[in-house]
Amino acid sequence: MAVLRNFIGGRFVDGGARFEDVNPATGAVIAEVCEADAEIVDAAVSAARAAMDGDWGQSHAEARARMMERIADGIEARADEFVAAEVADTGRPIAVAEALDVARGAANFRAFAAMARAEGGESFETPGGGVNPRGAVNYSIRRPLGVVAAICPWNLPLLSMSWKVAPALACGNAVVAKPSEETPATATLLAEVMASVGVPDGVFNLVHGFGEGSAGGFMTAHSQVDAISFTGETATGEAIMRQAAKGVRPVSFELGGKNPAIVFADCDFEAAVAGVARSSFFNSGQVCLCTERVYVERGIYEQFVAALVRAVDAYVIGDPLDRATTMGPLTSETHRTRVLGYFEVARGEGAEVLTGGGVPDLAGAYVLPTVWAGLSNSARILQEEVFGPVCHVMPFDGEDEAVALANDTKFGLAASIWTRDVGRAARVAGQVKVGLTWVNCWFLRDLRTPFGGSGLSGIGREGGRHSFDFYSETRNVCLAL
Ligand code: NAD
Ligand code: 6OD
Repeated sequence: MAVLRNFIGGRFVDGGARFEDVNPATGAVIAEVCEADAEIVDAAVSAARAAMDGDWGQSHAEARARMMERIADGIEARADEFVAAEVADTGRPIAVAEALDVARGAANFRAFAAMARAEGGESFETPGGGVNPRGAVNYSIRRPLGVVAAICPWNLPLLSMSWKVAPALACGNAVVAKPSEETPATATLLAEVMASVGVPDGVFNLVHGFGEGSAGGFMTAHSQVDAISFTGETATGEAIMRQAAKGVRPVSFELGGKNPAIVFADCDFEAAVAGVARSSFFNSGQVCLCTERVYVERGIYEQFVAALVRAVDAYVIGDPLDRATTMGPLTSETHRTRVLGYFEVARGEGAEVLTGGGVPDLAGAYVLPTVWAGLSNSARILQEEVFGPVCHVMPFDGEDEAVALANDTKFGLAASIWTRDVGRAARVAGQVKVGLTWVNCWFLRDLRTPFGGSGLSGIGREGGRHSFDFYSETRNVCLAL
């Protein structure tokens, strides 16, 4: 049985207790994971602090960029192992793990290496006058924050961890990272890559475990952690924010979503059906950006819903290692229980089940992709994030109603708009209160663009210089002339 260890100061170390890593497609235990107790987390933070106090704290962007390119090379060289680990941990179809997780894991390190080289500061010539007769040049410099805690979810393990670790390292920080207890495997491989490509000891540390009362809670409570980058549930974000208040430490939060798709009658019909199906059911609906509310202009509502149901019924549900499979299980039995709880909620609220609504005849944490209709926006399944392969469809009349329905939520992560009218797309995009709007597409990512949400969906933006704004401190120098 594989044993996944913590990685501290350049060495793999055991923890006190061990917990099991389970493949959700088969229920098999695939590894034992060493849980980091308070002492181990303290050792990880101390190793990171020592790196910041040593050479790493004085490192130059060029050296960091080269190191990150070696990390990207290291991921690519072991791509097959990363893919196998991600599929076994998450149950995601193998082709998706190849195209998304592992490709993005390496791409994140390359993209932020390039940004480390390119990122500059600002400068201003300030005329003299008043009480300061001499003029000055003001310029800004960036400095790392120090020790960054990176706490990650289970849905896109390597993608979300590298999305935090890469910019944090690019800015010269040392990192203590924690993958989700559900998906610890690729983070452990990443630590092996870090060791093999010569990342200095203590610059990247990995701890395994759970949240409150375990590694996650010990990380956020640690007084030597200077900043916290967290992706996960909104309720967890609230708990972490209470910890971060001690010491007034900055947080970057990527939290839940309840994302709308707005389909206008003038859309490219086939593209919209395929796009909405993909945005709702990709990765079994376990992407924070997934659509769970579909609003369709009344003129095409019946036709659209019929086509959407056909598209959903065409998913091939099964073994993630079979290349014919287009939908795997949910990430765990625990999560399946939660999602099936929402199937009950929908039933109780009187939802019409257009397809799905149950489980397939398969062992493993599978549920059927499900389309609901017939509820109003105030229903729980239209207000709470399910995080499974589900969506609810509803007709609307006109732009104003579409915008009002889309905005009737406390979340504000993403929206997609399907229309051929560019002016309408821009008008609606300007009014939906989300951090990311896609027009006639979904989850098309340019790593330089701002990424994040508002309301219950998070705090701050990452991506490109927005990541640099979080992971570094900008200082102004005023030089008298
Ligand atoms: P989660 O909040 O349960 O757990 C996320 C991580 O936080 C895990 O590593 C967990 O161990 C840790 N954790 C839990 N409680 C903690 C605590 N009190 N202190 C410190 N750490 C703690 O989330 P999840 O179930 O793993 O992920 C699914 C959620 O993540 C969904 O809500 C989804 O929308 C969200 N998500 C958001 C984004 C985004 O970019 N907005 C991206 C991915 C996932
Ligand atoms: O694409 C990204 O950079 C990103 N952070 C995606 C997150 C998806 C949420 O599940």
